[in-house]
Formats: sequence, C-alpha cells, structure tokens
Amino acid sequence: MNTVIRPYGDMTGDGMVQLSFTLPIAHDKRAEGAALQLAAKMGLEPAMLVHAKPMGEGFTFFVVYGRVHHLVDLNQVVVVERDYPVLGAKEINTMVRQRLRRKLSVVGACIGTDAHTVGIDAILNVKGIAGEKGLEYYREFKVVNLGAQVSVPDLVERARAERADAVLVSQVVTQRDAHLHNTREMSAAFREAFPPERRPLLVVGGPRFDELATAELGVDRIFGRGTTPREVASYLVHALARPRKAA
Ligand code: B12
Repeated sequence: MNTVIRPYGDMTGDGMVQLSFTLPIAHDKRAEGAALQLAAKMGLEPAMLVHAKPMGEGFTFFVVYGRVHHLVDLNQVVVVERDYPVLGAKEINTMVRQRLRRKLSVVGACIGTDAHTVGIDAILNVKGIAGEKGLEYYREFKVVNLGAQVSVPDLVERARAERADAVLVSQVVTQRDAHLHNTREMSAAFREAFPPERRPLLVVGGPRFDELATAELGVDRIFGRGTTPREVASYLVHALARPRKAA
C-alpha cells in the first residue's frame, strides 16, 4: 500500500485543497487580492477565490481553492488509538457490579465561563447522541451533571461530596486558549485536593482538543469531536478496573 498521499480535488493526486478564513478588511477587489496573496504565501499555487462575503463592518470571509505540493506520509502520523473495547450497556453494567461492587459515580460540568452544554449533555443525559443513550441510562452509573459555568472549587467540592470515580469536563470555547488554561487549572486543583490514589479520573472533552495532550494538561483522557456515550462508558470501566499510573 502506498503510504505517501496528497489531497484529492478533481482528480486523484492533484493536490487540491479548500481553505476558509476571515480578514479584517471590508470586501472589495483589494480584499480579494489580499486573500489570494495569503493563499499563495500558505503554499496554494495556483489559488482561486471561490467565495467572499462581508462579515459585519470591516471584515470579509473567504474560501480559496488551490493546489498544494505537500505530501503526507501515513507512516509518520501519530494518533491516540483506542486501547479498550467499546462494550454494550449490559456488559458495562456487569463490569461495574463485578469490579466496583457499587455504583460508578460520575460528576460532569462545563467549567470557566463556558456555557456550551450540548456536548456534555450528549454524553451524560439519557437522550444521548447518535442513537446512543447517555451515561444516565446505565443502571450502575450515578450521574451528576452540574451544567454550565461551574467554578473549579465548586467542581472539586461536588466531586468530593459525590465520591466521584470520574470527573467529566467539557470545554468548547477555545478563544485565547481558554480550554487549555481551564483544564490545567482543574487538573491542578484535583491534584492538590486529593491524594493520588483517591483522585477521580479526570476526563475532558470538546471539539478542539488534541487527544495527545493528556500529560501536558494533567488529565487521564481527552475525547474529541463525535464522541459517543458508549465510548466514554467503556473507557471509564476499563480505566477504573486497572491500577492507576501516578501522573
Ligand atoms: C450551540 C452553540 C452555542 C449556544 C450554546 C447552547 C448550549 N446550551 O450549549 C449559545 C448560543 C449559548 C452559544 C454561545 C456562545 N458561543 Co457558541 N456555538 C454553538 C455551536 C453552534 C454549536 C455547539 C454545539 O452544540 N455542538 C454540538 C455538540 C454535540 O458538539 P460538541 O460540543 O463538539 O460535543 C461533542 C464532542 O466534542 C464531545 N464532547 C464535548 N464535551 C465533552 C466532554 C466530555 C467529558 C466528553 C467525554 C466528550 C465531550 O462529545 C460531544 C458529542 O459528540 C458552535 C459552532 C459549531 N457548529 O460547533 C458555536 C461556537 C462553539 N460558539 C462560539 C462562540 C464564540 C460563542 C460565544 C462567545 C458567542 C458570543 N459572542 O456571545 C458565546 C459564548 C457563551 C459562553 N459563555 O460559553 C464559537 C467558539 C469559537 C472559539 N474559537 O472558541 C463557535 C465555534 C462558533 C464559531 N464558529 O465562532 N453558542
């Protein structure tokens, strides 16, 4: 199998990509020229402007389409591979009963100023997402969903009160790296508040996290776009059943 690939646009291997961005300039001919200059500097050669639309006063949104000459070597791609099986609800409940001999306690929240609760609700609430029910549906899980804009001290206190096995945090807003700052603050607070063997598993999720950044952010697992509740429930039973690495 060929492990070196290039983008596909109109024909295999033609290297064509589409890119969108906004420039802080009103829409006119010069703005369109500026967008093409940026595209050329980014290596799109030749580049075509396929869409330009004013975005409020003094801003224009662009879509450009052009050829890149870069190659991707699939042998050099590093990703987080799932190291546990995705199980059904019945198997998950059985594992909790057998391994913990009590309910698995989960506390979830959006922290900081983040009010995007749809993602954490999709994972925790019964209604779930993508045809899967959320963790509340699992008979052996006890779920507390604290909702939006929860402060880190409140989260730590509630996790302690609920004897949480796992704390699930959602971060969607990434402006000024808020998701990274908030996650680091959260993981530091849990490390300070709990001895290593009593600390809940720390799980964060959101569409713009790098799943490889667990060590850097001080969490046990990161889940990204398109995560489903069953993946999370399976991870939790898997992780709580094995001895914890000191992080
Ligand atoms: C709905 C929405 C809102 C709603 C939120 C309602 C609510 N109760 O959640 C409202 C209108 C309130 C809102 C407000 C704002 N929003 Co908004 N919003 C969105 C929107 C359109 C959809 C987000 C969403 O619901 N996705 C669907 C869910 C299911 O997907 P998800 O969050 O990715 O979750 C999945 C995974 O990521 C993962 N996951 C997520 N969390 C977790 C947690 C755990 C533990 C696990 C395991 C997995 C997991 O699993 C989920 C299911 O698969 C996005 C744009 C977009 N299309 O994504 C903008 C967006 C997120 N919003 C944005 C912005 C800027 C704002 C505001 C600042 C706007 C403003 N100027 O006021 C405010 C901020 C409010 C605040 N204080 O947070 C920006 C963020 C940009 C950035 N770089 O950060 C976006 C990207 C829009 C944009 N393109 O500019 N928003």
